[in-house]
Amino acid sequence: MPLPNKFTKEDSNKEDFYPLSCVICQNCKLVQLDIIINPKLMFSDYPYIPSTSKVMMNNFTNLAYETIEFPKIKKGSLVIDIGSNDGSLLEIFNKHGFQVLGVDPAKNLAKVAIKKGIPTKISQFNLQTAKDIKNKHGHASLITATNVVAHIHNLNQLLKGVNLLIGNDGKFITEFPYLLDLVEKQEFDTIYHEHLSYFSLKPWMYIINKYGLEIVDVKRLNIHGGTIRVTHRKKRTENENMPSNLKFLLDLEEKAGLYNNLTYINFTKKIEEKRYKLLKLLNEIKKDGKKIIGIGAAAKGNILTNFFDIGPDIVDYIIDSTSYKHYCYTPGKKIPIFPEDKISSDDVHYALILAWNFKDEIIRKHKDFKKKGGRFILPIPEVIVI
Ligand code: JHZ
Repeated sequence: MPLPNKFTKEDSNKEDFYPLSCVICQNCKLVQLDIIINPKLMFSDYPYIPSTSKVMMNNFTNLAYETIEFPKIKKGSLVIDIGSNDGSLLEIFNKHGFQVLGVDPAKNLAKVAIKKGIPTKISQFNLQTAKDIKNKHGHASLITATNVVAHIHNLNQLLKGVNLLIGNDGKFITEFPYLLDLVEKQEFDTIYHEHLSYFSLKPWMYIINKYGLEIVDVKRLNIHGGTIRVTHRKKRTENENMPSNLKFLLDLEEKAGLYNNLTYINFTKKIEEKRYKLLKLLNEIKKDGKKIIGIGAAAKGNILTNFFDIGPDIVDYIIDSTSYKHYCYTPGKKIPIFPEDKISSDDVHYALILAWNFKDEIIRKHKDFKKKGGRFILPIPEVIVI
């Protein structure tokens, strides 16, 4: 596969392709990539910004309000966001009178955050970064890390750094795509080089336990096809009861077979069936002389189009809400990307929703296309026409 966010300005660029496969640790049951790519190749200049989506901004607001209302997070104290992107989450804390600090290696996005008044350290988060921050700013009452923990290779350093920074009363809240959803909804296209780990709670608990953290709350969210928000604090007692929602999810993971190799063999078979079904549908539409475009030049969409071999001969172009991606070509398949309004000036019959995790927001946004008789194709969880 090509790197999933390496959009290019020309369609003839020489491009590197890398093996992409997952393995499962037979000891702790962590599902993870077997070959990993140098993060500098992927994250120094980053085109992904969640703030163009209303769903994502609502989720950030929800996370911030839940935490602000928590009595232990003192007004005026320090909130740190790891993988702070364009500063959208920290802006909410900032408005409510908290000190904030972002940490992100993407220079292009850090610049945007700093311009908005969100101080941002341009760096990967590791133990050294944590020490530097602690020396300069002291402890944080809250550390957030949304959609970034799965991207970090050295989880040991991350968690040591978090432990060092939160002091005795601080909280650590992370959100990551949940393996249970990935497996049950066949979300194979969220497996790509940026995501090194595919977490379920059992291996996550194994790791955090090593670094003196414990879970105080866990919540399933309908974000990115299924996410969990996990709230941690420093471990207090050895034998305290675990939260009932955590126990419930651990049972669910076991019942769903997440710790069993056979589950993943069956998963692979289902993806092959999906490939056959989707290609059959797209080819029939093309044979009818109809035009298909894509919506959402998501990283996951680039995996789906490459793995299923869907190029510009099938999907003419993709429209996207992110200006960074406009007039670029998708990695691998080289499908051109245009601003969203192109759909209304063209005679389009079908739109393949590649950012299927935003299907409701996308269908709402393109209601005129639907009114004109346009149809949406959803590839995940099931191939359906809407
Ligand atoms: P979206 C990203 O993956 C990258 P991607 C990252 N590695 C990660 O972990 C996952 O998220 C979770 C566009 N769009 O968010 C915007 C529209 O065009 O699913 C984006 O380009 N119209 C950090 O890239 C893309 O779709 C719309 O109305 O798979 C969505 O990408 C909306 C709502 C979005 O993540």
